[in-house]
Amino acid sequence: MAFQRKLVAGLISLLGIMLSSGLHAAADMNMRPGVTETSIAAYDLHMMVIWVMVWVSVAVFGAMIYSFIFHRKSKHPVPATFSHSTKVEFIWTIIPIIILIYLTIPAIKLLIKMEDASDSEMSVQVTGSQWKWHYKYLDQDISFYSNLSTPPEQYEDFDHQGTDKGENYLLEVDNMVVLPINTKIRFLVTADDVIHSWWVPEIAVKKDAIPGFINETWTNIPTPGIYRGQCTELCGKNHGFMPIVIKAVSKADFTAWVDTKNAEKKAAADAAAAAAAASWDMDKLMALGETTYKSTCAGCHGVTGEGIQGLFPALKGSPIATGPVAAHMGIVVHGPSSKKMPAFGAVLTDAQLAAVITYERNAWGNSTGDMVQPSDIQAFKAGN
Ligand code: HEC
Ligand SMILES: [Cu+2]
Repeated sequence: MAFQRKLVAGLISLLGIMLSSGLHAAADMNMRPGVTETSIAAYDLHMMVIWVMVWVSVAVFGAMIYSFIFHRKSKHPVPATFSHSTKVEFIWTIIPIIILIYLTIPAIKLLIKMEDASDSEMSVQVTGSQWKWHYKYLDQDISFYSNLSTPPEQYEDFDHQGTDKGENYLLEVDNMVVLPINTKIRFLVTADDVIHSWWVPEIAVKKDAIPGFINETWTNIPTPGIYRGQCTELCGKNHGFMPIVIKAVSKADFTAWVDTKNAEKKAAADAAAAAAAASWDMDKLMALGETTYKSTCAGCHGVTGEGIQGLFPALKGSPIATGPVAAHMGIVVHGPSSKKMPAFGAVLTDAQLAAVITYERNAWGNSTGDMVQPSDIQAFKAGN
């Protein structure tokens, strides 16, 4: 007897442990409440629906289990002969209808609220492209690209020999989207090439970025902080490598950031003009060319210019990268006629364009010896 009692006690405590760890795991996997009014409302709605589901399940499974036990064959060898009951059927139709209406009303109210971007105080245009995001602050006249900043050594570590993964592995960028708190901000979401989707769970914003369409959404963030998200529409090879990072700051800090950005913009324009006027030597062109290539081109054409068979042409030994310079400049500045590669004429500076073209003509065994100067790019742009 003592043994049986111990066994039962052991089983009960095991069940208790499983239940409590199960609940913990469930809490970890649950949706996050987030920080904005809408994200919290979405969370509350989600929890409300879950509990309705729990009670429906308890009622349905309870009725089933009750029937299994109290109407089993050994208790009722002769089954009842009725085939239906209008009263019961009426009840089991009406109750679900009431439950559905009860769930629909708050859901629709919240959806309408989330779609209503009216009375926004500022607008940011968000453009997805393979595989980075571009942000344009329409009221502040600021724009920049935001690229993944996790070093490739962390994610191309196929033989597990290299660097450990950082804390924000694949969720870190070079330029964060800085936004003021307590401000209704409208996002205009679109794409350059294929469908992407701009998703930041903590602020409950998830909007498809579709070429040729502009989708609207908004947020109003009450607390300063860093909120991370990702592209959530399969958009090609590097779909998992175009994260989103929002930095919410006080209004004063936001104004200060806008000022720095504008100062940076002016300094960059001055530097670009100076760089374009200067004559560059081979080492300098190759150095800037390599960094530009790795950050902008290697995603498709490969770090060593090997391309991907059938998708992205190899640049090593390519007839264009080793042929006449004008055709090479043309495809990089204006993009190919097939539109399979973006035009880089307005994305990179003239010095970066000159450097990356020089690099492609002299790297990985390509050995044209050609140097393309920023002034050549300027002349090319002026003539074409
Ligand atoms: C999104 C992927 C992508 C990126 C990023 C990209 N390319 Fe391309 N590139 C292509 C594709 C696709 C083609 C083939 C286009 C065609 O033939 O219609 C191509 C063709 C080329 C060619 C012609 C090669 C040949 O032999 O046909 C050159 C040169 C080139 N790219 C240079 C660059 C440079 C320089 C960069 C970076 C500034 C870059 N590419 C970034 C996809 C890309
Ligand atoms: Cu994407």
